Amino acid sequence: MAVEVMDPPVRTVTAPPSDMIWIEGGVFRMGSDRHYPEEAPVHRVAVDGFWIDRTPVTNRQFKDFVRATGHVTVAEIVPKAEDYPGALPHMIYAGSLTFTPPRHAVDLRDYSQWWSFTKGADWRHPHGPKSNINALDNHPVVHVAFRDALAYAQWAGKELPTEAEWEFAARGGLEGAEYAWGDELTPNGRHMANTWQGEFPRQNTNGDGFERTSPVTAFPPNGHGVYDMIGNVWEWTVDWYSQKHQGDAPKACCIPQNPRGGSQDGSYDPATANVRIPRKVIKGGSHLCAPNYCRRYRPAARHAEQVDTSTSHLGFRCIRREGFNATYNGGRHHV
Ligand SMILES: [Ca+2]
Ligand SMILES: [Ca+2]
Repeated sequence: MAVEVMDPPVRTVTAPPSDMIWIEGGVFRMGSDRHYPEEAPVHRVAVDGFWIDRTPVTNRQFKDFVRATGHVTVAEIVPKAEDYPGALPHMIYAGSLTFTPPRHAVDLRDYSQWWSFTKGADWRHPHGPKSNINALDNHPVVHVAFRDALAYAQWAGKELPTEAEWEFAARGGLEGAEYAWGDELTPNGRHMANTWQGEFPRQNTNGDGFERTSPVTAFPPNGHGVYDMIGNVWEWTVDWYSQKHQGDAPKACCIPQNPRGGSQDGSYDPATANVRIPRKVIKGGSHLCAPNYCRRYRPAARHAEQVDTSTSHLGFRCIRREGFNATYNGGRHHV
């Protein structure tokens, strides 16, 4: 007997890998009026639904990507002198920014007291040439510049999130809450993300159990089932940085739909006028965010990062939008 088979409905998106979570689109209140000026004002934004990685991209996943493509990260390449006017020739070498706690009290305005550009630091050597990632397979990859994140996303058949998409996913369905899990940093004393306890940058009392990065599922997921949006490592977004958010739309008709951040021209750091390196928005804070220094362990928090910069506390995760037509490379992307 002949069985009539109906054609399945045509979808432009192939089934996403199992390590992604669907975020249903909607309108939300982006930003915060209660913290740093760059998070204000709160304004309504609409985003379409999308898939997001359950966790930040791990060292194991990045290793698969490098093995398959031969990709060389920005931190592994000696920079061109002409891109860094004023830099002394002997200062131009391949490396990345690493964190070292100072031994004495420091001026919190002077981040050179705890950040240093370390020769030979890269994703395989997070603390410099003698370090390795042998025991860090499930930790987020770090020391990746924007273009490294983008190359990974393209290889995985994915994209990088906008700031609005990232923040919407990070909020976990909790409208207007301070944190990804509610309004208290440590509800009933429980640590919900890898941040910094103690007096940054000298004293890390390690209350959450991790002095540096942590395995990507070490802390509870948010209401959407997404891990590590807050803390552990900052995450790249595709949006150019702007000093403030746009104002709230006067009417519901005019709420921005899938906003894409500021302009490249507006993203340069006014404090370093001779360095013309544009800056992207990074989100979520890291294991170095402390109550006394940088309370950016919140969905609304944001920071600017030059596209060529890589650090020991900055990684990324990917998303997939509906209608995105990349060919997913057949399961090469392991969980
Ligand atoms: Ca910690
Ligand atoms: Ca994070």
